[in-house]
Amino acid sequence: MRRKFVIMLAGIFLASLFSFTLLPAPAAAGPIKLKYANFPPAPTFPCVQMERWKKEVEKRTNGKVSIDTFPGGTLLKAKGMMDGVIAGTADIGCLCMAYQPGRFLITNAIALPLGIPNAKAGSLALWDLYDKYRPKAFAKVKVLAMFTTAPSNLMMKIPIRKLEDLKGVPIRASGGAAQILKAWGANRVGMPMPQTPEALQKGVVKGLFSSLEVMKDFKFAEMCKYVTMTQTPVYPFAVVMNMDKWNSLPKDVQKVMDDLRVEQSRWTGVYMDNHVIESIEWSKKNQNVEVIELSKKEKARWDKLLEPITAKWIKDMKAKGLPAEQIVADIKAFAKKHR
Ligand code: DTR
Repeated sequence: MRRKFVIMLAGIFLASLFSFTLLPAPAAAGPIKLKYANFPPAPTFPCVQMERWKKEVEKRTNGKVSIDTFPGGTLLKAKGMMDGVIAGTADIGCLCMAYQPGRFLITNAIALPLGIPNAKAGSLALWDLYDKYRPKAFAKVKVLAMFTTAPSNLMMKIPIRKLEDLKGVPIRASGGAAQILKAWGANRVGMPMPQTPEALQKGVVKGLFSSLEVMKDFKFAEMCKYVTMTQTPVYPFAVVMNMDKWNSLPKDVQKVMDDLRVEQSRWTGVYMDNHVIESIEWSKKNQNVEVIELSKKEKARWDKLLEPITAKWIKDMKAKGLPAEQIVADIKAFAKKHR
């Protein structure tokens, strides 16, 4: 009796083993899910481009990929974006390189005062720069897009009509823009964009130095009633993916994302340029903001103070072994090409 029972059990065991190995593997459950982190609030341009990329990837992969987006620093914050993606906290992340100036030496060179005219030219020039040098800073991730902001201007609670008005005034800026504010004699205060509304409200700073779409998107026009046009510099951004996650994706999905890289970079630049125009119109009309244009003579004084910045960058980067002169020449040529 007992023997029979043991034989029966062994039979069941063998049969189940057999059927398990013969049956096809269960079909993968649903689409490939990816988590995409972003640091500023949803209405701002880094998140608008994120939603556009999500929509395009989901459409072009016929639903094979589904992307969950996390705006507003809910998954990763501004300064932790790159390391968070490398660690796999998010699969994809959007980062502003200016918040870690020492980390992205080559790509941050686009924030030198080189006269980049708009975000479209800046974004495509940044992509070309990345593509030519393939900087080590990005070796651990897959780069999905690169873009820049439109050129920066001063958004202020007080009017700035000449250089002397800036002396010692606390103004928020990051990365390459910091050098520029220092050269003009302002008191530069560093922090990522999401902390800026509070700093303005508390009076820690009297204004900020950035692209003008934030007048509308962050409602800075409610506090900053004066804009002084300086039109330099742009800030560089990157969208990166965790390398293991990238390597795990099917080839056809990789192709969709590869094909989108330059297209997405251009789309974001064009969106930004148009949105800056809308934002200025809205600020003037709805918020009574005064836009101050410097006279030619006054602007020449401001520009003169910026001349040593690129020369110093070249000297410092050469000391680090980078082909600094070539990098600057390349940025100028790429920007001209995409003008
Ligand atoms: N100019 C940079 C980057 C920047 C410009 N617009 C936005 C909007 C949301 C986040 C960052 C940015 C800066 O001032 O931080």
